[in-house]
Amino acid sequence: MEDTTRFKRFLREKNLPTPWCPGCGNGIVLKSTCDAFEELNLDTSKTVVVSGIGCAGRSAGFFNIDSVHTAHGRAIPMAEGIKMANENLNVVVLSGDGDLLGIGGNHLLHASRRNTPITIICFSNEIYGMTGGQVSPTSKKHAKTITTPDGCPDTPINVQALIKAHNCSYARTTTFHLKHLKKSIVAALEHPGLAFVDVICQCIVNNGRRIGFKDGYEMLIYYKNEYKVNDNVDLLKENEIGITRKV
Ligand SMILES: Cc1ncc(C[n+]2csc(CCOP(=O)(O)OP(=O)(O)O)c2C)c(N)n1
Ligand SMILES: [Mg+2]
Repeated sequence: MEDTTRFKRFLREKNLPTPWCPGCGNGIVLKSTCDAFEELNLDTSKTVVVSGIGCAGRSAGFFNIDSVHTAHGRAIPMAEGIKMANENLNVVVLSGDGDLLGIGGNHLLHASRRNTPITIICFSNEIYGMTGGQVSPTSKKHAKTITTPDGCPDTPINVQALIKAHNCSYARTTTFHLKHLKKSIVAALEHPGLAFVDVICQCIVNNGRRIGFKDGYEMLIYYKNEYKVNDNVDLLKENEIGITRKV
């Protein structure tokens, strides 16, 4: 029988439990990342995890692997520097949408232009969670957040277009679709260039409850009903999740 506790060997158990709120999706992403590491039997002595600042940015600290908790928005340049110093390392970034696409958006633009061989796992919870639920680059148009009480006037960033425009690997998945989430992370880790995994991830406390959800479970069921898996296409539609075709 499969040993389902193997993922724990990648975690610094003395640092658990995480400080994440009940109903938060971040733990699902953390565990799925460990499951992906396990599936690939990743050599932990050749792996570094990097996070920026935010709730998702706490991730790096839970790994039993060399890790860096760097400044807000700077996870990608830190990861690029590590890869540049030692190209034999697997360099994995885990951070939030605000960190990677907001304050750090410029770094993502240039890392994708360079196709730096790093894996980026973005916790897309549609807000700045840690600081109380401010609007973020992934907030939906008309979404109510603490800083857009009348609805967000802007369209969310088209990160898929940015990543694909530079011939990097892009996958979108959700915290409901566990097998797909793990598969997306495995595919990203196996990709020889820059790979971005956009994980739609629930924050009930600072987002969901403001946009009409009762609890984290309801948000997961929404993901189940809203998103259809469509792997191996060139471009995903808004309501699709998938690992896009390699270029
Ligand atoms: C230079 C700088 N500006 C602002 C902040 C305050 N700050 C901390 S976390 C955060 C947003 C984090 O949002 P996101 O990356 O989406 O992560 P989440 O908390 O949603 O997981 C901000 C603005 C900071 N720590 N440093
Ligand atoms: Mg966020």
